[in-house]
Amino acid sequence: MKVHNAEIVISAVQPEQYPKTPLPEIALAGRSNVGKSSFINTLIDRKGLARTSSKPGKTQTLNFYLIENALHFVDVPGYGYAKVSKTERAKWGQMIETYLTQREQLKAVISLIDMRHDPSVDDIQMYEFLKYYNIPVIVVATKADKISRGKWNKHESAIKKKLEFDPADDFVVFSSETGMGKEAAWAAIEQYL
Ligand SMILES: Nc1nc2c(ncn2[C@@H]2O[C@H](COP(=O)(O)OP(=O)(O)OP(=O)(O)O)[C@@H](O)[C@H]2O)c(=O)[nH]1
Ligand SMILES: [Mg+2]
Repeated sequence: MKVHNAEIVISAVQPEQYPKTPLPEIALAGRSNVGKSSFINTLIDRKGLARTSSKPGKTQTLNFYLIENALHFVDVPGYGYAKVSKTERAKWGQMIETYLTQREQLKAVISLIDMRHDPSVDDIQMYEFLKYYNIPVIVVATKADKISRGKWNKHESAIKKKLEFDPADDFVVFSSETGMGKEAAWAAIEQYL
């Protein structure tokens, strides 16, 4: 998809604040700092629309981005951020779970995993959660530019093995630094629109 129009519509914490439109929604999930906001910016060719930061934990709300009046990207706060309290973590869990399990407009979740490392326990739990609720998943392995091309296959296999990856799901090797995987990611997303 070639994107000409993209804007943030709301930062929501409660269902009452979600946009009241039937447009399909694609949510971005992944640990803090994995590159969720950068992914959105790359797909829409806009450097700074989704806030990115080298400080993890920047995104604290469900941020709805309206793309071409055709869909919403929903930037979900990252998990696994060590410096949040138990109470905050529980609040986060509630907010995410409510959104993922109850939002009819949600068509698929993009589960972002840092390609350099094995998936974390949280990554595995998120994938299991999505499979359990039959929510379509697109796994995006981020920061591919940080490992040499010759090692991509090895890392991809390791991630799939740890996740018990379902071959019916899409897997995209991605870099917001080089733009690689952008077309493949859009193709995967467009199946659900
Ligand atoms: N080299 C490289 N750096 C990346 C890539 N994607 C993201 N980054 C960097 O990683 C850091 C975190 O990126 P964000 O997009 O803010 O990550 P996030 O998942 O939105 O983080 P939270 O909002 O804290 O959950 C930033 O410094 C980005 O520039 C990538 O593909 N390659
Ligand atoms: Mg972010």
